[in-house]
Amino acid sequence: MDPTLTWSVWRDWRAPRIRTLAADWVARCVMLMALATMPVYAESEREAVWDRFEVEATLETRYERLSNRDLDAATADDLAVFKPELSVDIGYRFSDRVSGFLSLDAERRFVVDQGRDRTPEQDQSALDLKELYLDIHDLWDRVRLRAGRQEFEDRREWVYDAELDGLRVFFERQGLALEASATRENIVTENLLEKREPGRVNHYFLLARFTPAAQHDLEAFYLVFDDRSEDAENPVFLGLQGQGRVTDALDYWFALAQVRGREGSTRLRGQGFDLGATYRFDTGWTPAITLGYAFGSGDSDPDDGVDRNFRQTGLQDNSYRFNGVENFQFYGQTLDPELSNLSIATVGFGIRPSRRSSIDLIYHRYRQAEAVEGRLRGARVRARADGEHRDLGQAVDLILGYHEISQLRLRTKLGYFMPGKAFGETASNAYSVEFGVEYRF
Ligand SMILES: [Ca+2]
Ligand SMILES: [Ca+2]
Ligand SMILES: [Ca+2]
Ligand SMILES: [Ca+2]
Repeated sequence: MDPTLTWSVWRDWRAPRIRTLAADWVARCVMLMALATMPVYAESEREAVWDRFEVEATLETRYERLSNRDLDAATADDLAVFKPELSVDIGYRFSDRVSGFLSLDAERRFVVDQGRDRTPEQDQSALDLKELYLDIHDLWDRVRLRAGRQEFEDRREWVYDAELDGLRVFFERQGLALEASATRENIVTENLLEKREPGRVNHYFLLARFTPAAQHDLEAFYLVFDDRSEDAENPVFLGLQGQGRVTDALDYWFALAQVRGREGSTRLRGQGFDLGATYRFDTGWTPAITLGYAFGSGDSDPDDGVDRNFRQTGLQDNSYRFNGVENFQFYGQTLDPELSNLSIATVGFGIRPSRRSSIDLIYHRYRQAEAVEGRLRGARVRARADGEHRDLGQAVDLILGYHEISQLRLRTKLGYFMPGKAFGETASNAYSVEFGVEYRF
């Protein structure tokens, strides 16, 4: 390879920073692995080292555009980015009892087009340490320990889709699975190219999963967020979610949660739920209809010392699918709000032109639970509700997924948001576009 080219690539990736941070991390990994390997050294001689590895790589390129997030036609605040991303996952089996996992993501974000009324954004590189952990199986009878940076993800990502640093213990027996964890976000910065303040919130999660009958899953969770700084948010979530198949044609899901705890001196007391069902017709292209309804409580009196707004954990991603092959933001691709002071009614219609392809058309109607002035929590649209009207608007999304070519996934996601009275008479529509191509090696 041409040495000048190699150098410019390195310089571009801010080599000095990588070197210090990566060296630090590599040293830690090596130490961990050495420690874990020691007791099994004798065994390891019997098996070729290469057979102990499992490697998977994914290359994904995405084009994303978000238009008119301020709902003001007079300003040009569009942003379009192009993102190539390479992820590498490496699993290694030290012994029958000990295994390790490393997941790295190299990403470059190019700003393709940017409206003049938006703060200029730079192209960015990231080298993300997504996961790095050790698993110790049979620590005690049926108990597994996972230590390090690890992913927390529930099926619908309603509770969390995040990588957290810490310890997690799993216990499994006859259809009952228990999990207890103590973690923190970003003890070590995620992007190795960037020095960031480490997170300060401790998480203590308890989870119980069981299968009351075949094709039905239940999951209870109790999550404590402990932020030691003053005026901090310290919510506690208690919830239950489940999904299953009633007949071959009918699937359902539900989730309900209560938030308690405190934010500074304010007590938190909110409730939220999300439920729905999908019915499949047994004809060509398997048409399917989905109905869903989600509600997060609001707060009518900001001054009574009790905040009755529901909120999600902040680690959620609200992403899943109905009867198609492709995941999408199920509260709307363009608004994509957190379920807080909000009701969302959803109707979906989907078809499967072939086994591994799908087209979904989804409609949402949004209303505030209480008319409150301000931005919507977690939403991509940045306009403010007026505090007089509860009607936030409607959205139509079109999701196409094509996974028929082996190792290749093609996706298109279009979202169109039409603001309601709460954003004023002059508010104009916002839309989002995403094209993605993913290749798995
Ligand atoms: Ca605009
Ligand atoms: Ca994830
Ligand atoms: Ca209140
Ligand atoms: Ca996700």
